[in-house]
Amino acid sequence: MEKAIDDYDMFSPDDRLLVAVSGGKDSLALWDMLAEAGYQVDGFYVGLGIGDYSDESGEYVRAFAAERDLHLVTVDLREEYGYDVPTAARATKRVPCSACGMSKRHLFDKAALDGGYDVVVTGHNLDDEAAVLLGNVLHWDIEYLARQLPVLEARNGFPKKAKPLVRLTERETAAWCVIRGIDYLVEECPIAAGNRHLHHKDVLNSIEKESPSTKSAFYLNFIDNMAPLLSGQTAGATGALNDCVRCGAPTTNEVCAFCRLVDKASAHEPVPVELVLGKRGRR
Ligand code: Q46
Ligand code: ZN
Repeated sequence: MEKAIDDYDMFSPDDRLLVAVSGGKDSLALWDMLAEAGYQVDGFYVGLGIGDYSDESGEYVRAFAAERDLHLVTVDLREEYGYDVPTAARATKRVPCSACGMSKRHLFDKAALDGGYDVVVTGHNLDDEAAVLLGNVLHWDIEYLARQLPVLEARNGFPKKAKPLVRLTERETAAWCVIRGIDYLVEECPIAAGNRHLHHKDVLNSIEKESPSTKSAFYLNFIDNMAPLLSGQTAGATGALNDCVRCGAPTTNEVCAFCRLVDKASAHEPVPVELVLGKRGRR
């Protein structure tokens, strides 16, 4: 982790960090590692209202913070914004991860700016990043490739973002949790099943089995050799953004996508998670 922080110039011990935690192994391992290494780091958790999964994940996060006397910032979508992820999915007729990801990103950025944090950090590991990279390469999605960096500088009203675990595999973060006695929610979000990244992870794991180190070479050499060639290829780097007239967040429209989502989803009657799982659910 320290090598990634150094190599990619993520932050220093003087910076105040806000880590997004889900109750899973990666984010709790990251919070623990950063605190153990002496960084000033608080946690940030969003109650997404995804049935039992959200109830349990919140319990793991609160217990982790309380046991270690760490500060946790929480937001509950239903209580504070009048909707949850299953309802947002139904109201927008989009896949749940789309409304969920947008809500999390918006609230994480907002919490960082409101709380005066210098950098927001997430627990994406090498397996996650290599799988996303494979997906982006398979589609030659230049916009996504150009933004798939372990650190993004603050710009246009967005806080600086960093992924300190990009050199570690998920087996390593799981091992850290075992060694450190961290209780985490093993079960993944029920909606994640069928997610194409899981398939890309399997593909990379089978290549790794035949050719060890391929996964890290694929991702880390992309960052060193290819990403510099793509810098400046994102729309965000060229276009200026306005402030949302409702919440002040940066947006290309008058009202930002999050505020529009809140309007739609909070007006819809609550939808239980089972109704949006369909064939995608694991349980
Ligand atoms: S985006 Fe999608 Fe995750 Fe939200 S709905 Fe579940 S799988 S939690 S990282
Ligand atoms: Zn807004």
